[in-house]
Amino acid sequence: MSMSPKIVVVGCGISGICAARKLVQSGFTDVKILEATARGGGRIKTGRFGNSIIEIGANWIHGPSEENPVFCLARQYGLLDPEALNPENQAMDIKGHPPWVPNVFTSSGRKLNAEDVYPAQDMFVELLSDISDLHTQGGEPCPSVGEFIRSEVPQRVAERWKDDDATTRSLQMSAISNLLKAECCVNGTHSMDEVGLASYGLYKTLPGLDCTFPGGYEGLVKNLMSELPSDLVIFNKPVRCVHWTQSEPRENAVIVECDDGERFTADHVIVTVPLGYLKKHQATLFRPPLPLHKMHSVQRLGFGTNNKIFVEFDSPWWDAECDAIYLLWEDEDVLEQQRTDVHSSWIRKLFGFTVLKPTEKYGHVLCGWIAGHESEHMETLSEVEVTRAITQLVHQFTGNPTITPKRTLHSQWFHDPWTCGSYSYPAIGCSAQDLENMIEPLPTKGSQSRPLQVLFAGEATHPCYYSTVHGAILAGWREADRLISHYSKSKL
Ligand code: 6YU
Repeated sequence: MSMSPKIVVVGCGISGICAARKLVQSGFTDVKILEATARGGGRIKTGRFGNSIIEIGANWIHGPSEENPVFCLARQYGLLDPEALNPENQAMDIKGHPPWVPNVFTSSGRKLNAEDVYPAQDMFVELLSDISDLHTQGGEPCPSVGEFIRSEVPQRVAERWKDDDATTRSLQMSAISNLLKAECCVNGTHSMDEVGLASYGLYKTLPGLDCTFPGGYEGLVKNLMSELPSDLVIFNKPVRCVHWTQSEPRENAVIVECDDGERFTADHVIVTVPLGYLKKHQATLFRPPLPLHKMHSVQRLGFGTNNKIFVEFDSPWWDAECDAIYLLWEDEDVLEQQRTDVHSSWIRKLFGFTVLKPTEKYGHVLCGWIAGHESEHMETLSEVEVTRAITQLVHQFTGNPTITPKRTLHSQWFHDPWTCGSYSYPAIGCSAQDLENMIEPLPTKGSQSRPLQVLFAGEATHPCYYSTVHGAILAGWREADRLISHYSKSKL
């Protein structure tokens, strides 16, 4: 390409990296990534905890199989364990529910048999799959997933568990409350009452048994970035405003203004900032502002918080084969909207822990999961306060006051100024149209002398794989392809 168009990518997360890499590989020579922070990877962030490698952000490859670009790239770079490459693993269709071996503890310090809560788990999985069917049939009885579950559970309980005693029923209800908290983590939302019933089915799962990166998720980022020219990314360069134009002809259609006052001219800008950041800054990030329909979709789509708390122990208090620990509060046996005081009882929102495996590598490390406003409050506490809360929790649920964590470490995605939360979800009132509006480039319509000035990628712009790394990669490739096909048509 003799006269290569100037392309600026805003954000060096996986979506921006993949967009830039595809453009460079297709012969575009004038590509820059402007990144606010000092590192690439964004919400893919591997850290250290004692002697262990931990994932502060993205954890799994969801659905590792041929259609998943994370899986294909990771395999190509040799970043996966042999089991993950096993064809049987790829063929397993878990539909978003990994077959974890659970340990279940209750707030009175009892350890239950996993089978004790099977009825609640079965009912919950059935409710979620009924929601996806509702979506395909059309006609939703209520606006949110949470309300649907609350309205359905009493009927199903009355029918199904009519012969059970009050204590057994109460336990099943506590288990359903716990599963709702876990579902808040999966969806990155404060409450399932905020997740739209009609749009819940937009998310698609890929086949494959979820796997992790033994050397850390950031290995993927490092490999991809090593294929880019070394001066392509400019770090510590927050973008303040993208000046585009609806009519006025000028040589380079777009001017990207940075926080430090530096300006970059461009023919095309690919914006990959997180939806949380966009919600907070959209009024100032674009000049002229985004068209109303795009602005409304940015507001309507959901973006919540899901955080992790890593906890290390000297010895395990869970079974050797256990993958996940669930903590059931016996007094949460009524499915009403929980109105707990965030300050005093935030820890109740933690649904439990996943176990970091293999033990030979990680030692005895658990990863606690907590979503929503309680999680946002937790971010404001010191590590000492978080450790104290976890210690009390473990004492209460195990009934053993001698089990004490060695250390803890928690993520802080809500207070990260460049992310403002964890990932997107389809909130009440959202539809597929909102995701289409997110994707639509600027200027949005009419014949223009300067088309495709501002393009949008990032996790929250994928129509069915939003909230994932594979969704972010595919969205980055989509926008690179849009430019590639534009220039191949105009034969530049
Ligand atoms: C996945 C998983 N996973 C856990 C946690 C988190 C996320 N995800 P980026 O933010 O990366 O990049 C943007 C860049 O822009 C960034 O570097 C900024 O610094 C920069 N920037 C911002 N403003 C700027 C400015 N003004 N100027 C310049 N630069 C600026 N995904 O596949 N597996 O296990 C998890 C998880 C705690 C926080 C995850 C997971 C989400 C991914 O991490 C995320 O989508 C991508 O990394 C985003 O990449 P990006 O490039 O778009 O943005 C049934 C059903 C229900 C539906 N949901 C189920 C799905 C489950 C989702 N699961 C997630 C779970 C976990 C545990």
